[in-house]
Amino acid sequence: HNEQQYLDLLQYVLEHGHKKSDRTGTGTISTFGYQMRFDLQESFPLLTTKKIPFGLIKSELLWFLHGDTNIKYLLEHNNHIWDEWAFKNYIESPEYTGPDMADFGRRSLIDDEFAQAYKLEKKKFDEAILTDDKFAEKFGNLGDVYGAQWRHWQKRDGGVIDQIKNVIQQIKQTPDSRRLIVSAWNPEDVPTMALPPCHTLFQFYVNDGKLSCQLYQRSGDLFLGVPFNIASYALLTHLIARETGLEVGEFVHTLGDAHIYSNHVKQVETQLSRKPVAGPQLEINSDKSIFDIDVQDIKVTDYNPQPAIKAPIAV
Ligand code: DHF
Ligand code: TMP
Repeated sequence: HNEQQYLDLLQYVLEHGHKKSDRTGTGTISTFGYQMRFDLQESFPLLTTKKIPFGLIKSELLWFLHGDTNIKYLLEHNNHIWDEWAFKNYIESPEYTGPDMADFGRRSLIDDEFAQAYKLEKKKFDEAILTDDKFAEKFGNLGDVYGAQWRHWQKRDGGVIDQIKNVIQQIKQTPDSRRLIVSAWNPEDVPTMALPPCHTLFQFYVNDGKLSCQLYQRSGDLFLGVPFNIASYALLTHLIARETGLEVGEFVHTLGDAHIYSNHVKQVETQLSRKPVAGPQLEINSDKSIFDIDVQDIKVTDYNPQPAIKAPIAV
């Protein structure tokens, strides 16, 4: 059963994880090295023990596939999952002249008055990104994150490498290849990225007319990020399979530092008290290529989740 893999991981980390401090100052319980396998023929691995906003996963993945690294596209699709990291660059720049927003993630959790001020500044920031092209160009950009490395990895000789186009071509021409790899981890660019890539490297594998994908994720926020990552890579595998005339096989998810933030433990316990039901099915209704496909062309059917569970994100 697909979803049980994820629930088992939550349970495992609660039971066997060790306390570990982290960059954000939140604190986690963490384990190192864990693997899940999702059978994409069985169902689409979108969790049912809490509602996952699939629309956000679609627009984020298409944003990567377009080679885009500016949150403007996400905001136009009502997707705010990357706002905090762009906002952080803005408030740390000399151009920001508003009230002190240092450490806004943690402060807004403990100080209501500050939380209001933060909400207002963030709203102004989002509006400026949407309406002012110059501002968006400067502060909407997250650095050379996923989209840039996937579609236009910068070469020393000035050229670029389109890893997605290349891997699609390789899957078609040499499906037995053991080199079907896309890497988002570019050591030269890591220092200037808003967040160094969490989903670092992925590999494809073709067997019996089926395409499988394995992801190495160096760092996984098990409650918030990982459910998105599972669905996102499952969708990517479907899109690449469709592009290369293959059926889907498995999504293998390998994690490095797999952690539950200390302020997510209650939410995790709530989720573990729920029983999963059969996962949804994915429908892609379009002949467009992987690079032209639109959010409206992709949907899940028979998705019957339990209610969403809110949790604060560590910035
Ligand atoms: N930082 C941290 N600490 N954890 C992350 O998972 C994370 N993920 C990032 C960027 N930085 C991160 C990109 N992906 C949400 C989910 C994925 C994601 C960013 C944010 C999130 O907040 N999910 C909420 C719903 C959000 C909404 O509806 O707008 C959730 O409850 O799943
Ligand atoms: P780190 O760079 O210090 O590892 O912090 C990144 C945090 O974001 C960490 O909790 C993992 C989480 N994360 C995910 O789980 N999935 C994602 O896709 C992204 C971008 C981040």
